[in-house]
Amino acid sequence: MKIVAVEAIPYSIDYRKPLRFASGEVHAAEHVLVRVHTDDGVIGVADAPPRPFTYGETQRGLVAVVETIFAPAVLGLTLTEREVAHTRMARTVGNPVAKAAVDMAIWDALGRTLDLSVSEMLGGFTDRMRVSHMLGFDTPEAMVDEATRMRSDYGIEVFKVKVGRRPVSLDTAVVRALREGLGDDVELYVDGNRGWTASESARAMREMSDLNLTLAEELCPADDVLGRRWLVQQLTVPFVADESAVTPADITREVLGGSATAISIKTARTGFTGSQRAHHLCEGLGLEVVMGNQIDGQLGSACTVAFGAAFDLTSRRAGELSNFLDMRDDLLTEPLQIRGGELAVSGRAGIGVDIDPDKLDRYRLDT
Ligand code: MUC
Ligand code: MG
Repeated sequence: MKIVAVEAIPYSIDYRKPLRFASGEVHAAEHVLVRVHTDDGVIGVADAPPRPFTYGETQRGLVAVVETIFAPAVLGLTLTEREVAHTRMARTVGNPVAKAAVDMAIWDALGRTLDLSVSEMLGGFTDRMRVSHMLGFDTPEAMVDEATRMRSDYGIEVFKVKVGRRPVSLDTAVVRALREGLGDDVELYVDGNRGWTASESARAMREMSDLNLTLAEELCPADDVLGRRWLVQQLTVPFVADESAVTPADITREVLGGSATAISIKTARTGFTGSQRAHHLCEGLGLEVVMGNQIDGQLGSACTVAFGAAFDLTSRRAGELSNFLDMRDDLLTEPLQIRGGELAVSGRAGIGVDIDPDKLDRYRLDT
């Protein structure tokens, strides 16, 4: 159970169509596969998707920080010393995605060693989650078409709509077209990735007040401290902190400061160990939780559903688990399947998925 090597393998897989949102856009999954090897020959895996527009990490930076700082920090630990790994990695500031991938690869290796599923080890509350699909910027017609296809092909009934463009009518028109095109039964919520000011956000939410939205996420920057508090106080739906509340300290600050009333937990940036801390804090504070998507591939989505299904609080709302559907290919031996609007936890040991070595050879950038 001793960690003897940690690899960071950069790879790239194109998207069929780019995902666009207020803080950036993604054309290819230029991620890093992290593999943790033990002295028993077990290999744990996890995915690190760099999101420079959110956390400042890049693909080359992820490889460098894993190889030069985090790998030496965890070499020689046993897989059960996850809190030691967490504390050692926490000595380096930032780099949430790199830390999360090392953490989850250790959990995967532990699950494989013990022949237990990570989801069961974490809490085992249920074995599946409802799926929410994230719709990137496009015309109203194209976004309604995509949502309609997601509903007919995969049974998805929950949609997160990216907003934050100017004028705000560009986005309010989309949300209205979605409500009219899909009917009253689908759940719709919005995510601004900090694109609007507080007053633009308030105006947009007023314009959409008849559309039965269930959540509003990061419509304006949390750094606009008083504006954001003013906005959150007047809304009639929970306001989700995503990129503004990564660590337990961030969550505490944002919620106590009146900047948020719900939290997005993303395993891609807090791993399983940090996500447990965020979950327990949210439970204690009485906050609703959404399992968010960091534009994850299938491995990342398997991690999200493994964590989300482990607890009551994280499995209540639909998890954002479907954006891998926009990728041209992926790394797994068996693709994840969304059926009837749900994604099931695989139930196999560890995270429960395997990397196809031929696919990794095809897409890796370091050979
Ligand atoms: C989201 O919920 O904001 C966009 C940027 C990022 O880091 O995650 C995505 C989705
Ligand atoms: Mg978000």
